[in-house]
Amino acid sequence: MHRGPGSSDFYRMPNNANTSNPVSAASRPTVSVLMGSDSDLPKIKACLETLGELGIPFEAEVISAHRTPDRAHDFAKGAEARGIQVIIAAAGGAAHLAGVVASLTTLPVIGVPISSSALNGIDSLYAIVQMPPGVPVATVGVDASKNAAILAAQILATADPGLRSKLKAYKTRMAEAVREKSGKLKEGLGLK
Ligand code: RP5
Repeated sequence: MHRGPGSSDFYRMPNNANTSNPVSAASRPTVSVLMGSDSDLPKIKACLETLGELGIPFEAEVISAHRTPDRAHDFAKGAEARGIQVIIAAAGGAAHLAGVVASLTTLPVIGVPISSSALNGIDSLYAIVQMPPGVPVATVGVDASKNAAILAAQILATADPGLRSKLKAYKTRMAEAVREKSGKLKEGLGLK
C-alpha cells in the first residue's frame, strides 16, 4: 500500500536505531533521513547519532526510488509542508534516491553514497553526485553519513544562532582532540 504525503508513516522516530538521540519523539522533525534499505542502517547510525547529539529533531525512513517509487514521490512532495528543512538520502548501488527526491522538492538534499555493492560505493558516488544542471544533490563521501548530519546542521544553523554555537563548540572540541593527538604522537616519538 502506498501512503499519502500527510501520512503519519513519515513521522516515525528511529526508536530501534540504537542511537543516543536525546530529542523527544514529540519534537517536530526538521531533518529527514532516508535510506534505500534497512541494510544501510549500520552506515547511517553515525548520522542519526550526530543529529541527536546536536539536538536536531529528525525522522528516519526506508524509501527506495526503485522498489517504492510512489512512496519516494509522496515523501518528496509532502516534506516541506510537514516542516522538513533538510533531507538526507543514503543509498547504494544504482543510488537514485537522493536525485529523485531532489527532482521533486526545493528543499536541500544531501546524498550519502553507501558502499553496499560489488563496486564498493564508487557506483553510488557517481550515481548521486553526477546530477544534471538545475537539480543539485550535495554529496558527501562514501559512507560519510556523519558529514551529512554536520552539513545538515550547518544549513539549519544559518537561521538558528543556538545551533551555530553548538557547531562552533563541536569544531573547537575537534581541534582540541587533534592537538592532543599531536602532543601524544610527539611524546611517543621522543620529540618533546
Ligand atoms: C540499495 O540497494 C540500498 O540503498 C542498499 O544499499 C542496496 C541493497 O539493498 P537490500 O538488497 O539490502 O535491500 O537500494
